[in-house]
Amino acid sequence: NFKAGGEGTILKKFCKNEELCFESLQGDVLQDFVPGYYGVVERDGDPFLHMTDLLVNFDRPSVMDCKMGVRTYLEEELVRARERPKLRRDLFDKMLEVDSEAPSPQEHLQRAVTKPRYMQWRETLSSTHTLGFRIEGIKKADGTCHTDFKKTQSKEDITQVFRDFATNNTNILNSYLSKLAKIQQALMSSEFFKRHEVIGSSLLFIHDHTERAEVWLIDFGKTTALPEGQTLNHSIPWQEGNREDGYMWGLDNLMRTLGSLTNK
Ligand code: 4IP
Ligand code: ADP
Ligand code: MN
Repeated sequence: NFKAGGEGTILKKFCKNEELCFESLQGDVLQDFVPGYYGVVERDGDPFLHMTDLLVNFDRPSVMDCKMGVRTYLEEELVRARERPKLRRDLFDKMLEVDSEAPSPQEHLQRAVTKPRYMQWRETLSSTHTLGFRIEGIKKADGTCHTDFKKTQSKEDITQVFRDFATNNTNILNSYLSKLAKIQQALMSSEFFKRHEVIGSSLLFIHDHTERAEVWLIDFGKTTALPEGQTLNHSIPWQEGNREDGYMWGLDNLMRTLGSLTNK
């Protein structure tokens, strides 16, 4: 999905939704917290979004991807699955790999599940529903990748993963917390945030042995503008039709969880 873009930049496979988001983010208070954006470029006939490589100023960085919000799929995907359910074998197989008991008897018979069914199962198994965020993956300084967090749900387990990730370094943890507080402030005054349903977007945590630590908002592939005049609260519960994403509630929980690591 990514290519080198030259001079500290990368190219991400083009997605119209994400392009629209990057365009509306220019000039918004959130601009300082998302990758620099340099427009659409073509490589071998395919379009890409050209953006800053966030890892460029780090020396052997450690990276963590936290997916934000209480919901990870679009309401339209739910509507579509109800009207014309598309049965997916690949998602059934991914489900089976984690828990052979997860699919219902009927799903076992058809050897397939719908996408919302799979996404909802992932949400309840992880901390998405209970905390409004989840750990998706970690890349450590030594280059190893860890993506076995599908069942990481409890505050205790998440705290432990964060502690390990930050090598229990209080400077790094405090630095992350103060970045998150700045992001929270920016979100509260952002016109972009007010007018967008933010689904499947992540906070990217990056640090290295020099104790440099940064947090960035990334991945706007499923972030969608609301109809003119409509806004979201980002903290109240989602009910089908209200398009709420629980992003702010999740950020609050994330900050509390991280905070519990530094004040003892
Ligand atoms: C994936 O599930 C992720 O949720 C993807 O989101 C999503 O892509 C995939 O849907 C889904 O199968 P796992 O993480 O359990 O593998 P992301 O790209 O944000 O990680 P979408 O297209 O919803 O963004 P499909 O439909 O691409 O399989
Ligand atoms: P996808 O839409 O395929 O899920 P993401 O935008 O979430 O893609 O990016 C996937 C991963 O790539 C992230 O978890 C992060 O590690 C890395 N990544 C994304 N954007 C950048 C960036 N601008 N600079 C450096 N790494 C990035
Ligand atoms: Mn993603």
